[in-house]
Amino acid sequence: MYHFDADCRTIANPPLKAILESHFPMTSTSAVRRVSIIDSHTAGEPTRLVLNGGPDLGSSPLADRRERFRRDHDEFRTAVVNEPRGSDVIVGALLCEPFDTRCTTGVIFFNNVGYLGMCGHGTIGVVASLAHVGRVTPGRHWIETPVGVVSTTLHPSGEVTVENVPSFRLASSVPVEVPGHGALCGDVAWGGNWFYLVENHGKELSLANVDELTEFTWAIRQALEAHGIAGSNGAEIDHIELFGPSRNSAADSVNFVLCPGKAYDRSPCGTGTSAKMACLYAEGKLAPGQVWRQAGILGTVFEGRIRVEDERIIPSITGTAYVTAESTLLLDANDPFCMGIPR
Ligand code: PYC
Repeated sequence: MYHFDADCRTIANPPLKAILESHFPMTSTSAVRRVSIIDSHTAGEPTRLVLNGGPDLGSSPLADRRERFRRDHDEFRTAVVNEPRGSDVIVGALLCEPFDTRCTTGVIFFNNVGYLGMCGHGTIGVVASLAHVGRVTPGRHWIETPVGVVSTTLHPSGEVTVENVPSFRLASSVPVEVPGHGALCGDVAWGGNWFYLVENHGKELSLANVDELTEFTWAIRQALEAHGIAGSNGAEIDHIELFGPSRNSAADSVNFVLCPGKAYDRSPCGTGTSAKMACLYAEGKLAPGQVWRQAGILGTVFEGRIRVEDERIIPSITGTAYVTAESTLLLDANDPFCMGIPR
């Protein structure tokens, strides 16, 4: 039996309780926590936005609140995104009161194994979901994340542009010996999360090859860790990104991105596209304002650009999200998997 905080313990609305109980029979002693969510996908990658029913994380800056989430409420993360309610692919987004008063909202992103810094596809999903429930209209909206404030623009077409946190290449052509695969070279870059970006890998980047790509990129990630190759201040590089030539003129490149919990990104990955553009800029291959079209493994495309401000690269990506469900998660304390199946 799980114990819930007093503020989200039971179903308060009697008619709703009756309807729910006819669908979900409960014992008289069961405590059910209700969590309102909106599901969407951005270029194929799902986002689950928690509107209500999340933990109270206080009112400090979002980086602190993410630590409090991790330390005191990690079961809420697994309840929302892990099986049986979710899957390894879902990225959760907890809506929070912003600390920075310029912002419309704050958001903390999480997945099947932990917490993200920023999330590009997720931010597009959050804005589309907030528009769906009437909380934002077309125009510019600032959103606070644990790694900084991002600016978003909801276009009248429904497309969303996210101007990300400043991104940069930390190191170029970093060699690593990957057991079973030999020597590889890649760049280490920050795009709101840490990435190792590999160009010359000899793999076919196609959906049919996803199992091999997953095994390969997982081996790269483990090799980076084993050799102490990390981001700034020893931060773990938890996203691996492979690039290949585009098969059509709709994109400049195709990628395959392995996310921290071993699921691959169905979208072209907003933070990964930001990291890529930072590397291209560092190599003199992308000029401010020039468009970079990044396709993901499903063939969906994010349109990217950079601008340079005070020698910092500010990437933006544009994409579209579709709302797929508005629902309420029921966390029944009598359910042995109430807080998700641990991984
Ligand atoms: O779009 O930035 C992104 C992202 C990170 C992990 C999954 N998607």
